[in-house]
Amino acid sequence: MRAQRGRKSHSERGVAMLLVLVGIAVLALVANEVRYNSVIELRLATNQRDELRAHYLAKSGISMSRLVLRFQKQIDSIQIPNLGGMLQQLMGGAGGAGGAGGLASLLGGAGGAAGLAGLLGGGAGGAAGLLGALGGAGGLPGAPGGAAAAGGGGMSIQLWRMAKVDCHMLQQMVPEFDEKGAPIKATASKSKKFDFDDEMPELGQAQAQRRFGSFTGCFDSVITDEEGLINLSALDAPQQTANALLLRLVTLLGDKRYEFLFEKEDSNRVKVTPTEVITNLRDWIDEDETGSTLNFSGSGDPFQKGFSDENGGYVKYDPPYRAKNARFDSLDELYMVHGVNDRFMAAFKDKLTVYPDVNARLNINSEDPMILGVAIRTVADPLRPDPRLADPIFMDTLIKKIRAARIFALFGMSAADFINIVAAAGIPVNAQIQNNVQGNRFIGDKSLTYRVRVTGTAGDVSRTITAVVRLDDGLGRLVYWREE
Ligand SMILES: [Ca+2]
Repeated sequence: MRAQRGRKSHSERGVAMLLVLVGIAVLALVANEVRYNSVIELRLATNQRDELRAHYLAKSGISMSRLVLRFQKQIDSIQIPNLGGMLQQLMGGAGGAGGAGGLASLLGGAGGAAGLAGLLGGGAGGAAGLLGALGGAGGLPGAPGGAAAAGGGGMSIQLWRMAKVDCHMLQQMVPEFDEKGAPIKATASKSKKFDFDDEMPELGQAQAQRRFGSFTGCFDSVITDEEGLINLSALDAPQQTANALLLRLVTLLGDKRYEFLFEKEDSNRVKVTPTEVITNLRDWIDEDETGSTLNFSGSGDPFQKGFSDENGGYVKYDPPYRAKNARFDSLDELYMVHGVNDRFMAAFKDKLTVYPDVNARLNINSEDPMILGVAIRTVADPLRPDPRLADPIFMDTLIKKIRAARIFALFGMSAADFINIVAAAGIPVNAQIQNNVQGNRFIGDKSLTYRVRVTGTAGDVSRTITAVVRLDDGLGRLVYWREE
């Protein structure tokens, strides 16, 4: 008995130790779990905070860009006094019209560029440019700013290309100083993720020191011109505009470089020709329910009423749907059109647009050589077709000549100079355009529709907003908005 009790108490003494050990282990687990949870929560909260910051930074970028575009519209609307006389003088000095004349007028414009420095400001920084433009746009045409613009009559000022709209620009415009009076440097990104411990005690103090316009993080804005693209909303435009659009689409989609896109069936087992896609695009927005046919004669409506059912392609899909019979609301809507697939969009989505006005003219200040080629064909006389327009080497040379004539990419060239260069290359120009460069319906050198894409970044989070703005007398009308 004694021996038995002794053995028992001996084993009981071990149980207490075991219990303590298990208890400590459990507590450690719980503590670890709690710590883990709070780390996760902290991280979630930090991310949420950064998401919010990034979102509003992107929104700020959109607003800043809209401001720049508003100045652009004001600059565009400045009446340049005695432009015709100026041009004639410059052309006369160069010994007549033609390519050299056109170029000389551009170079003459470069002389005026010194005056444009007033617009850009001495530093030519983004903010300085914008602020300078404020003064320039506000000035009277008779003021030095206006006179400088007259000297540069051969060019248009593309403020939206010059001004780099990003957080650095904003920080220049709204300078911040610390308590010693030294400017606070921008903190573009914060790599520390768990900085709450350092930050919390000072948070209130830091917030109290914040001034108007201060922020953590950064944004970067990219503005592009939508009217330098082929405008699909003109598919149901009046005859002349629609005819020009048909020519542009045939030129673009029919280009030999894109032949491979139409050679194979896509994942929906659809195989179409370029002309079928053009017809389907038109049928998507036109009011009737019959398939259109194309009229390439150049006279009469380019889209004729056919007899087929325009929904023939759509009823085969699962689920089936019908053509919209209204204009496109966004570029992504093109995916709905029979024959438009990923490969099509990959090739053409940065050459097509649906946002500008039906009567918007193709802006010849495009950077895209394909679009410049399309613009050259637009101004060429359809009654006297030049075989060299189909020669890629000739076209490349001409496109290079046009791009070289722009001197600085920041200054756009005028429609008149564009036509002069095309004419100087020996291509017969459509008399309708040449006789009325200002009022022609086909090409222009100013735009009213722009796409703004802004990425806001805070911490590790970035948010992108894409907006399309159509300029009016105010800050412009938003015709597209997408947050990613
Ligand atoms: Ca239709």
